[in-house]
Amino acid sequence: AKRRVKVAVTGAAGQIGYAILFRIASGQMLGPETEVELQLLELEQALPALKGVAMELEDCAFPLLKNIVLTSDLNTAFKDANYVVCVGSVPRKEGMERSDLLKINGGIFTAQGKAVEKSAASDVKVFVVGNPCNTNALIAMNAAKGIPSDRFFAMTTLDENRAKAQLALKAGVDVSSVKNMTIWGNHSATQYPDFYNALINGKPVTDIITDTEWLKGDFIKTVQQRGAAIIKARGLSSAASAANAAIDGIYNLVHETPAGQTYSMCLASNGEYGVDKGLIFSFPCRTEGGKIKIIEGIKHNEFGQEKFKLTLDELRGERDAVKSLGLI
Ligand code: NAX
Repeated sequence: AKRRVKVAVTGAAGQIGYAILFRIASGQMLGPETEVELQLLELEQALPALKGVAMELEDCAFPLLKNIVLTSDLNTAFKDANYVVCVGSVPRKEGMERSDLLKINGGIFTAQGKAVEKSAASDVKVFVVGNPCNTNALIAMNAAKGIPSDRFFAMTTLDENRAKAQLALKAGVDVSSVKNMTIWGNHSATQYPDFYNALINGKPVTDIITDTEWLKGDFIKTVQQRGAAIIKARGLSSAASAANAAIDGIYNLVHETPAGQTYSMCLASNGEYGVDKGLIFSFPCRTEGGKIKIIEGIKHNEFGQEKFKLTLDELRGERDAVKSLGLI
């Protein structure tokens, strides 16, 4: 018999929601042996639009989709959920103070963390997409102390995919030959896309792309600023590629990682690489025997250490800010 799981998605009527739900329902996230029930959360005012999305989901006649719940109530949305995909949030808008941003999202993610603890399945995994995703995940994790902290994740998969694509384009190789492209730190403009430890066809990137100035300069900048470049070109923020990344990211978490490979994921540090315990930081990870592990022992040269420190300091600052607001 097929396994059946409940997947809750917040902000389900938004742009990313419109791109991700169909792929979850088609089986691309959890595989062809897993039936899914979707439990979709939206703000009250977006429920009519969400109804339209649900009608389209029905019209796909997905064999794996077994039920759809539409609600603006957190505990209904998270009831017995095995996966909670947090897409809805209030990202920073022009003119918004940082403390306001943290306060607004603090409210959202505290409530969501509490509802996860109260209502979700005992094996729940929480995957945060909504920005600022690392700190939103940190707030939810701290609001749900009854749930092991290793169930909380934030997404740097889109950054990893963007970095792989840029390296493949530069090297003139197929994108699938780029592996172990770790994003370290925060999903923000301080992230460190670690080309030094990435591989192209099994060889160090720096053996294949000898233009180190490009790697240290334009490559990193392009990956860090890609979100802004998409907004400029499209007039809207990345949505299909973000949804694709969330599918890839959760796929990575729940499927065995091929030998020798790693994927990027933000999760609570246990002190690895000198990152403060409990900080939600993007690390190279593997899933082995169903367990998600941070891969240790990767070395950074002076350039890498400098980049690493920048993004770590930023995340420490975000943590201290939410702490001083009493959110964690
Ligand atoms: P949209 O504004 O299109 O959709 C967000 C939806 O969330 C809206 O329908 C809104 O009604 C709903 N919502 C807001 N607050 C809610 C709450 N408290 N409970 C339930 N629903 C709520 O945004 P979209 O383009 O879908 O982006 C969603 C989030 O993803 C944003 O925070 C964005 O910054 C973030 N992103 C994260 C990325 C990543 O790599 N981690 C990349 C893409 C994206 O920018």
